[in-house]
Amino acid sequence: MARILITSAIPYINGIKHLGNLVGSQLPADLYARYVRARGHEVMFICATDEHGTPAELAAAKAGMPVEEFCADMHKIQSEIAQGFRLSFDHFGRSSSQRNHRLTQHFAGKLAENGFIEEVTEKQVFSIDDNRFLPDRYITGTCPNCGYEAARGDQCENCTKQLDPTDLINPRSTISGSTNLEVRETKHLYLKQKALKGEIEAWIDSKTDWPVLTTSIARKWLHDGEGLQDRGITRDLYWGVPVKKGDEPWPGMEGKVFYVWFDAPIEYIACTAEWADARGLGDEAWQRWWRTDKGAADVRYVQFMGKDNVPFHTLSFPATIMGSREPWKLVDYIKSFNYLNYDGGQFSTSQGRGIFMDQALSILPADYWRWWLLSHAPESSDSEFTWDNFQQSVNKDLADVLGNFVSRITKFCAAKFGPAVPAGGQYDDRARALIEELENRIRAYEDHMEAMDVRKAAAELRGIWVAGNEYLQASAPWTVFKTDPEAAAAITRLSLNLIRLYAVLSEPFIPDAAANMLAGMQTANRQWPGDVAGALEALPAGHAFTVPEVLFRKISDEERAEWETRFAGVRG
Ligand code: B3M
Ligand code: ZN
Repeated sequence: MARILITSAIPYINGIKHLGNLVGSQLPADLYARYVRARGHEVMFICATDEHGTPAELAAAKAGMPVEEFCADMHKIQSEIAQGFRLSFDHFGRSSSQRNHRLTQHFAGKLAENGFIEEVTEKQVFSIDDNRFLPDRYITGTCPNCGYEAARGDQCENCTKQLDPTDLINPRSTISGSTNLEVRETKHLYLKQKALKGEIEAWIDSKTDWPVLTTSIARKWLHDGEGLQDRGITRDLYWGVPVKKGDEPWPGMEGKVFYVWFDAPIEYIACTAEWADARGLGDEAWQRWWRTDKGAADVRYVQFMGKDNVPFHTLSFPATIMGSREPWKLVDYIKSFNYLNYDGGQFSTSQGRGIFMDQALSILPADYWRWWLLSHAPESSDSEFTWDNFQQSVNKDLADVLGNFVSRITKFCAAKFGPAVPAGGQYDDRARALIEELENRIRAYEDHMEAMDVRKAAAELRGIWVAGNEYLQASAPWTVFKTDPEAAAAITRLSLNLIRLYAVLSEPFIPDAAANMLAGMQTANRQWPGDVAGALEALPAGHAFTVPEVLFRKISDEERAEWETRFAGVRG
């Protein structure tokens, strides 16, 4: 038994996430967490809302709410949706927590103590009418690169060029629209990442088992252009972690907060402390996951994220941890994802394009989405959601193969033998061949799950379902019953036991269906199969069951067409 710490990239607070966000971090992290729990490991699975920065302030202003209230509401909404998708976090925290404030200030203090912080005076746009500096998205203007008139201070949405607010032509305040702006001097803290470059590089070089997607992005940022740059970690904003040096004030930094990307990954740690606080546990309870001097040396730490988050997790966050010169846990494995596209274009939060998590749950239960998203996870390249593919996948894999198997054998048994596992008969050659096939497939499934090869794992699981379905079809107990009821009983007993086995194996992908299958089989036995023959005897002759409700319904052509139209436009 091992101890495994799992974090998912923490979603921004400013809106409900779309399915592309979900499949890029939270959902595969949940799949892995459920799997390693099922294998008996001790797991800590952490996620939170990422609450600071200009996106949160602007979204709150747009909603006409104080930012504290906006974030509290949105956290509750995101938390409910996460539960709707059955994301099994041990804790869903908030980056605005006091724990994160203190820990972020602690890290900044240590970094300063160790000489990794520099105070830099720079020029920034100040709005006289708003009486404040305008960082990042608080300033709008014409892109100097492509001429787009609504470019934001941090990036042009049209041509994707990264910008500095002072680059914009005809700049105006996003808050008031005022053009009464001037450039003023302001002081900020910079994290001296360049000084840690050698250490970071050696650390990344040692990660020879990481996915290429992860290391190639890390190396690109380490070496491309001017390579790893020192980075501003403070902002002139109201909403965020106030700049302090540990518990001490930071002279000259009054009224400033840390940059959202500085405090967000620290929330992984703070969130585990929030978990302990919520349970009335002491500091040692969370520190044994995070401090290598307090028991975390034997923890395996795995992170899940979309590819756009990789630079922050391979360079900036490790720089924070290494520069603290304290024994905090560094990540052991980073699983990153490409993008999921939507029907010939991109999912877009700002443009409201695609399917958002709340909308998805309003039309179908979580398992339908979980299955499609995970079995089409954008691993080796970007992948695409189409309604046609979604309908086919659900109807075939879930309804025709798995659902049909369960309903066929339970109904047959109830009608011919009664609602209990029948006795008599013996395994024939076909049963023995099935057991051997399952033995191989299950070991392959385990290998893929361990390696976090999500698509391959899904394909193997589908193969496991298909094998049972084909066995049942070829064995045809409904025909055999007429001449040899004992033989039919043996086929039926094996098939009913397969339902329990399928529930256990499928739970990481489709937890609700797994629970329904176990409830139908009236068992709480979630024992992972060691040897398949043994696992297929878990429900002995005489064990009562009920015919489960329909596990998965089919998506009709009319529904598909209706949803396709409904989600073609832009969310209001
Ligand atoms: N909130 C970006 C995102 O949701 C960012 C991730 C933070 S992980 C520490 O994609
Ligand atoms: Zn542009």
